[in-house]
Amino acid sequence: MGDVLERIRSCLVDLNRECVLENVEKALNEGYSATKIILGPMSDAMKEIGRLYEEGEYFIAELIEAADIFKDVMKKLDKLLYEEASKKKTSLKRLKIVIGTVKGDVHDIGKTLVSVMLQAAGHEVIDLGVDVDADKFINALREYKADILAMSALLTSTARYMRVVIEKLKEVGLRDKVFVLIGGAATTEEYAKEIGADGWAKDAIEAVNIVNEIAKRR
Ligand code: B12
Repeated sequence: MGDVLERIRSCLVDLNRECVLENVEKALNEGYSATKIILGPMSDAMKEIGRLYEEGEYFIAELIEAADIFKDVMKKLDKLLYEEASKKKTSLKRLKIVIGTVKGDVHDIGKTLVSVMLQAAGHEVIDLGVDVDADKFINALREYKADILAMSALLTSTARYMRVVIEKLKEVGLRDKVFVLIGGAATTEEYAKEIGADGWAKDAIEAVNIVNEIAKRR
């Protein structure tokens, strides 16, 4: 990792907002893309902060502060992120995606990033926010006649709810009509297979690639 990227990572781990913002500016001047900054050092730092929380070195207040700094940087890079993801825009069919973080889970940074990048790539995104239950997902899928259901979960406990949503889709006869894409730190490709989802992405770029692939086949 370049020096400036490493500084962004370590300043965010230290919760030093000014240092993060200053180095993000420097990284842009050095030619790094907004996507690289967000999905590289910024995201790595959040994982490290999670680890420090797990080890009892950081508490919930630190997680809140880290999320706030992350959102500050997102605001700053918003336009650039959008422009960069727009390059992935194709003449493919524009798909409709219903997205949300599942019931019991309020983590929204990653989900919002996925949502923004899918929109920038030319798709229509209906973002239901956080703590979304099966009925709300199903109502939105019906109302918008969506092609894809995208669910996010950061907690092991809430990732289990994705299985509940998939079962409900079967009950109401929607399972064969939508592609179910899942993601978030509490999920893996294996888990996606286990619960009968159709796809899994490790980050927002991969999510856009998968959705564009589906668009090609329509
Ligand atoms: C910030 C944070 C918080 C903030 C969230 C603020 C917000 N507005 O989102 C706050 C303080 C609220 C919080 C609360 C809690 N948190 Co928290 N949190 C985090 C932390 C440090 C970072 C998450 C983050 O924003 N990452 C940055 C983004 C960019 O990454 P991302 O979310 O992973 O998203 C990327 C990919 O996963 C993927 N992706 C994400 N969603 C989707 C969806 C689709 C469809 C696709 C395709 C891809 C995709 O693409 C994204 C972009 O590239 C994580 C640590 C970690 N390892 O994730 C812990 C972490 C998730 N939290 C944890 C815990 C325990 C909690 C609490 C239970 C703590 C408590 N005792 O109260 C509560 C739960 C609240 C609740 N009910 O949801 C644990 C979960 C452990 C587990 N396995 O269950 C973690 C892992 C920390 C840890 N190591 O212990 N947290």
